[in-house]
Amino acid sequence: MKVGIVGMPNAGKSSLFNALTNAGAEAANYPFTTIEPNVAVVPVQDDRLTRVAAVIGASSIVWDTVDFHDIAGLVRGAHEGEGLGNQFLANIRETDAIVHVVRAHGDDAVVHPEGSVDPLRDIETIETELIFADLEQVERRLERVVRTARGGDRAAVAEEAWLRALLEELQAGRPARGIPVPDEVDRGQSVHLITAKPVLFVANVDEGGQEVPEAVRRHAEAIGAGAVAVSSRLEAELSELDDEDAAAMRADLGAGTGADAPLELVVRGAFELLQLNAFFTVGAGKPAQSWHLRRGLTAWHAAGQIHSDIQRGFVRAEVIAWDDLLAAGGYAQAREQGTLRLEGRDYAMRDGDVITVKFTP
Ligand SMILES: Nc1nc2c(ncn2[C@@H]2O[C@H](COP(=O)(O)OP(=O)(O)OP(=O)(O)O)[C@@H](O)[C@H]2O)c(=O)[nH]1
Ligand SMILES: [Mg+2]
Repeated sequence: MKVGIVGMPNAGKSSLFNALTNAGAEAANYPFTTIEPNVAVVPVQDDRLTRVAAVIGASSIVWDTVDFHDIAGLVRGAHEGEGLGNQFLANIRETDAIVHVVRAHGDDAVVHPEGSVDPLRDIETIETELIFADLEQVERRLERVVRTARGGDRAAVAEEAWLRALLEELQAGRPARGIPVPDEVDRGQSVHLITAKPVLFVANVDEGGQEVPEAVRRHAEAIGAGAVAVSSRLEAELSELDDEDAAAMRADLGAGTGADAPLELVVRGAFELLQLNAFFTVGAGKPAQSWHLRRGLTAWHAAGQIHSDIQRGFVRAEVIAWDDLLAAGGYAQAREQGTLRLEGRDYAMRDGDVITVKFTP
């Protein structure tokens, strides 16, 4: 899964990125610090798998990961070439979701490109720039598709109609997500629209703050987005400490811990956006692994995540809920107790399932 981080210059994107990854992307009190795209791979740890892996005697744990893409800030007028323009948006066109960082802290020492702190104004500025960027993509694509559609190609005719609807929506200042992609259009081949992606707002709040500003919360609600509060700089600093020191500082500052730790909220929020279920593969003496699958997908899709050969040769799956496996203490006991079930390819996977796919090579 890939996530793109957007926001104004100095909003705190790279600080968040550093906190998420501790990868050391440069963060400095200077707008446009990030001029090369940075990609960081963040493991999504899950306590459920840790516990199951211990009981089964797995050799190690391999976590599923999220890629975060940090790009340069966008300013008002970016689509007309202001600031660094929107040249970096290409780097996040193919992500699955957007994290939109908005400044909500009041530290006067940090320059704001608009001269004052106003999260809702900033959000609207960025959304407008993203809409313009998508508009440009749609216009360009439309020019080509019109030609193919003239020949009567069915897919091209459907795509043209879709692009025209998009054009109207974007020109009216509305995001692309309101216009669904018709079945005839090959998503991979057509435009990748940023404003069609789900959004998680990260309000970059003062240290110790845990509240999303009311205006941001209401805006997020109105567009079906998520919203969490993080103090990016504090989290970046804490991520450099060892766990004990970080926990002590968190307690001092009244910052969230465990499942409520801000970075957990960001990663989990991103997963919520994409409506993903976790599932696990665990065997004695082998690496245990976590995976993610869109809600509603089946054992057959799960097999495909693990390996295309396993999907191709799918015979059946042994499935058990992670806590049932934990309670049983092992596969053999679970089989006796009847909690380990045989399922066919159409079984709808549930969050926290442990699966073993039987396949013919
Ligand atoms: N007080 C305070 N300062 C912050 C916070 N988050 C970021 N900063 C500071 O704001 C400045 C800019 O932060 P960055 O994370 O580099 O911002 P950015 O959004 O990546 O900026 P560009 O890459 O220029 O677009 C740095 O000096 C940070 O230390 C915060 O939560 N509180
Ligand atoms: Mg940056």
